[in-house]
Amino acid sequence: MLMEKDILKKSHVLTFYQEMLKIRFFEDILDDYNQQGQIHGTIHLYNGQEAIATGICQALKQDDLVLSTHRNHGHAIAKGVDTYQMFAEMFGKKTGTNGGRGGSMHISNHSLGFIGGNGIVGGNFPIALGLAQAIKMKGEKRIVVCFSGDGATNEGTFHEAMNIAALWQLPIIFVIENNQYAMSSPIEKMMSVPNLSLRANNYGMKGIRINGNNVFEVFQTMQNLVHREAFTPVLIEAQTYRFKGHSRSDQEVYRTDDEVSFWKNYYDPIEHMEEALMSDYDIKKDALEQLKQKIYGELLVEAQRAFNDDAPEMEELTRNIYA
Ligand SMILES: Cc1ncc(C[n+]2csc(CCOP(=O)(O)OP(=O)(O)O)c2C)c(N)n1
Ligand SMILES: [Mg+2]
Repeated sequence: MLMEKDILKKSHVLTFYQEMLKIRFFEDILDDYNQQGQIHGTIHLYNGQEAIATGICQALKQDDLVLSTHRNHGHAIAKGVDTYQMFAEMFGKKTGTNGGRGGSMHISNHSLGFIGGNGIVGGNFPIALGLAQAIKMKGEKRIVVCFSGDGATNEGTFHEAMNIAALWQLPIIFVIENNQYAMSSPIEKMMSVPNLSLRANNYGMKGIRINGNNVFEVFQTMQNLVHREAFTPVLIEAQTYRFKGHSRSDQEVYRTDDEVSFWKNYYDPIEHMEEALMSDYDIKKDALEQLKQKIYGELLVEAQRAFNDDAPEMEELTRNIYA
């Protein structure tokens, strides 16, 4: 692979590393609260996929728009959403990103360009399309990134969106995080052609398949796309693996412990990055350890603070509800 580290500054790659750690530790802490029964509703953790959100969002401007899925925590953090407010949202507190009324799947912050998560698989494609069309009509210089999972590409909305995006040449990048499963369904049992990047060709769109566990590769791919003169829609298939169960109730009977261990041992995006930092940027293991402890400690304090915040008032219950 082209070694992007040759052209990336040390400060730049350290930012990538810290972002990935922030996502990993946010999820780990959330998982601990979840195990203690402190989270209402389900959660979908992003462990193992951190390089994708980080590499993609590091190449974006603040006013570029990001649409996410049920697995939206990593995308939100990568787009700059405040982690204390995110913890508060998970705990149903009034200090949360959505006043404690949205929960895990509905994190949003429009001023940061994070349109938000979406509990409907494939529900974000048409919204992304509309936003990209509005940007094009206004002649603005910004783009839309629509994240989705492999399973979502079997929804009708995906194919409709691909067709219109290509036909109208909209400023949109579809990022498919192929973690090889949709809940308990392995991709090879769901699709006759499991190479998802090929799906772009059917619509006359460029499709690219990348290693989603290599943050350098993700970032470089995205950099090349955002710096093109004329913007045309593109589909990126980022291959990856989710380290935790699908959601909090997953018994994981559809995959073996060996398979999970294999990915964790050989393809952990954070460990991959640490190796690159030590060998190519001469950063010592001790320095990485210190960073880890600092980020984990800061997140833990935020979580504890958010957990002790107040719940929304009863009068708030029907705000923003329309009948
Ligand atoms: C329209 C719709 N159908 C089914 C579901 C239930 N559901 C939630 S997540 C999920 C699997 C999605 O798989 P994928 O798109 O690969 O994303 P991943 O969970 O792997 O990130 C399903 C079927 C839903 N939320 N919405
Ligand atoms: Mg999936």
